[in-house]
Amino acid sequence: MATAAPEAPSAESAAASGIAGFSREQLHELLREMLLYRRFEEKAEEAYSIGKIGGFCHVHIGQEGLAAGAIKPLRKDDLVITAYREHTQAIAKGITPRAVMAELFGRVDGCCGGRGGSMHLFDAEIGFMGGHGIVGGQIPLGTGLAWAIKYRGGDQVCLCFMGDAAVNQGAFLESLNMAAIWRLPVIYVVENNGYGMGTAFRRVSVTNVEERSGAYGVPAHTIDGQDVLGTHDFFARLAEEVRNGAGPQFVNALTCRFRGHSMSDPVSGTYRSKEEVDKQLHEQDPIALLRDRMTAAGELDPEEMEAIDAEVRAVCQDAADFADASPWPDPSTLYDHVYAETNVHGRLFLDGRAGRGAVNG
Ligand SMILES: Cc1ncc(C[n+]2csc(CCOP(=O)(O)OP(=O)(O)O)c2C)c(N)n1
Ligand SMILES: [Mg+2]
Repeated sequence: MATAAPEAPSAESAAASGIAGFSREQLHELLREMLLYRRFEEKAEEAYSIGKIGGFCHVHIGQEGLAAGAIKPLRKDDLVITAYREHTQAIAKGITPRAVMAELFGRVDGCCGGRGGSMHLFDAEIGFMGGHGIVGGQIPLGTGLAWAIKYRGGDQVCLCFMGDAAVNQGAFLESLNMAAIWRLPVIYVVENNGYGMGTAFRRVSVTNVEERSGAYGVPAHTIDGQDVLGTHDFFARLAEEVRNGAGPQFVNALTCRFRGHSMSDPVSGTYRSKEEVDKQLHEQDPIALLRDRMTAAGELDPEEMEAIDAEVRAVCQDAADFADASPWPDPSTLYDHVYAETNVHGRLFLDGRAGRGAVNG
């Protein structure tokens, strides 16, 4: 059966999930994280609508369970590389809301000095290796990161996220083959929201996402990405297995995109119905699902929920105020960081300030 967004999760994680394995503190932390991501992106949407953020901007609203569930179990020195719907993933890995928002605003205090914008968040210090706008572009890079881990004898893992549309890119197939033959410590995670812009996955593939890795001998797993507890459990186990030499893995994480493809696209229309999205909103919101489970288990009451919400809203307002107060980059630095200024031999490779295109050494 072809995969589409509303497909019922047939998750192997679901059975493993449950309130029981999580402490009250962990439950509150996961709920707070996801609410922080949601409020952060609502603030970004607001800023975009009044022109504070320019260019492309793709929010992750609806998919927060995957950012928290897949990234939070990782170690600080593990690596994450991803596509362009990555604001929440960057925060989950440890870039501050202030540095992410300032980057969206294009200001100097952004994590890339205001030069990357929404699609190119990056911070090597905490292992967040971007933010990539070319569909599938991060997949060979993630494979290379995993190769570097193995070459250096490290025990880190690399989590390489992609959208469902990226599995039709040739680079995906080549990467899986190399990862398999070299048994690289990489977990490829498809955030399967069923759509690539306005094209349903079932219109561009006769096979399910999950079937794509079989030809390369990379084990496939399907999980319910809306269930943050099951997702967290699943990735905690899988990351340890990969750390201990299990080789590359392929995860088909079923999820829902509650917004349009980007800020300028409609939520629904000719490509998907309003009813489909409304149903997902009511039944598949990862934050509401966790809130309700915690409430039913006596781990959360409405006052606590309100307090968490007020706290994260304040964090997001602070991030927006911080971004707004941060200066624009100085135009005289326009060509800085475009190319490395020295090559590995210490010679000048290309110095933008000496004139564009001046190639030396
Ligand atoms: C190589 C390439 N082709 C086309 C595009 C235009 N494009 C941008 S996003 C996108 C759809 C990607 O969908 P998916 O991978 O499912 O990710 P999602 O947006 O659902 O998170 C396309 C076709 C691009 N950025 N790069
Ligand atoms: Mg998609």
